[in-house]
Amino acid sequence: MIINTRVIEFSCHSDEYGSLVALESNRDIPFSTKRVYYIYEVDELMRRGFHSHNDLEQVMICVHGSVKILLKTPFEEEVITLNDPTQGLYVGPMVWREMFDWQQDAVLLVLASEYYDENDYIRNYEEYEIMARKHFRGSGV
Ligand code: T46
Repeated sequence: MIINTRVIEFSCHSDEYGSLVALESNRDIPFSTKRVYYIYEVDELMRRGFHSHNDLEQVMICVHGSVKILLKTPFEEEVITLNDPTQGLYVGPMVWREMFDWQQDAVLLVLASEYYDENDYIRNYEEYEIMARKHFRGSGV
């Protein structure tokens, strides 16, 4: 996986009554969760995201359906398919993301380490690239 990203496998309690996944801050989720949001009713051809965050950490979970996430830095990129509610995609600071190929009825649940702050967003790719090169300098990528 590319720098500052990883897939987290959650424990699932399944029995004849159905399935349950519990997410605890600083245990299953590698930070204290301050905000939860979910994205749904997205047209299949819609692409969202197109930004990075300066400091924010997030875990994305596709709790229903399927969606693809493009993760990108100036040095590498990867596409992850989220289609399993027992898997979370951790995305740390300074990783560009785009969400696409939304299966009808997909629901993307996101846990975030901070309250909403538009100042933490880097929405211009050229600006992001300059900042990311500085940020990752010396990190071996
Ligand atoms: C991310 C990806 C995965 C709020 O008012 N509060 C919030 O917590 C969020 C996340 C958004 N908003 C407002 C801001 C915009 O007016 O909701 C609107 C849509 O947000 P945005 O265009 O940023 O949505 P996406 O899908 O491009 O990005 C979102 C998150 O913003 C972002 O942090 O990593 O999902």
